[in-house]
Amino acid sequence: MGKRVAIVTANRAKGEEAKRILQGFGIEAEVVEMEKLEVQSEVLEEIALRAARAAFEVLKRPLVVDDSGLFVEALNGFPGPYSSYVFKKIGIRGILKLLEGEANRSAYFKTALAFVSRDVERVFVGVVRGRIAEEPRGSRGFGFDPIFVPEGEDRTFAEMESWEKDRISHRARAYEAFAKFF
Ligand code: ITT
Repeated sequence: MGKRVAIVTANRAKGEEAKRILQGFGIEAEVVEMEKLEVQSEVLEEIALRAARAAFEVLKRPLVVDDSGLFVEALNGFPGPYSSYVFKKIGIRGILKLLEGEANRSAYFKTALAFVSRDVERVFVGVVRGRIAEEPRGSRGFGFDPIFVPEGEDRTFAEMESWEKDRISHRARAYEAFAKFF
């Protein structure tokens, strides 16, 4: 029988994406929709691990929590660990506005994926580099996908098929490292 793991998140689109990625690695996962503990920290790894520990106290079974962020070079890494809040407050339009007239569009997505079980704690990291598009394009994915163009591509994540995003994304890379360990 295969091992099972719970994916804890309040973001359904993110949970479904994570579940699909894990299925690709032959791991059955269940998405548990639950508010994460929001730790004030600038370090994604710490945010993810502390949220995973808190979720384990409640669920008491093996689980993962992924904390991700978009880091824009011209904004000194903003919104980074505050991506969720910034997305809700100013969204894609707000980020594009901050970058108006800015030639340096470099950015990266990073995921810190924390696994917690009764006797093991691990954090896995995944990064994808790219740039911020001049305007939003595409309707797939979620969050900042319509303005993120991964390296070596002309399309945004939101213009790609889900399996294409899953081949190269920050989240897929972090889950791939997790899958090897698990
Ligand atoms: P949980 O904390 O409940 O899991 P969340 O939406 O807050 O859900 P994160 O903190 O990991 O998730 O992500 C912060 C924000 O970064 C998220 O709301 C999106 O706007 C954005 N984001 C994260 N991963 C993304 C991705 O793959 N594509 C586009 N935007 C993403």
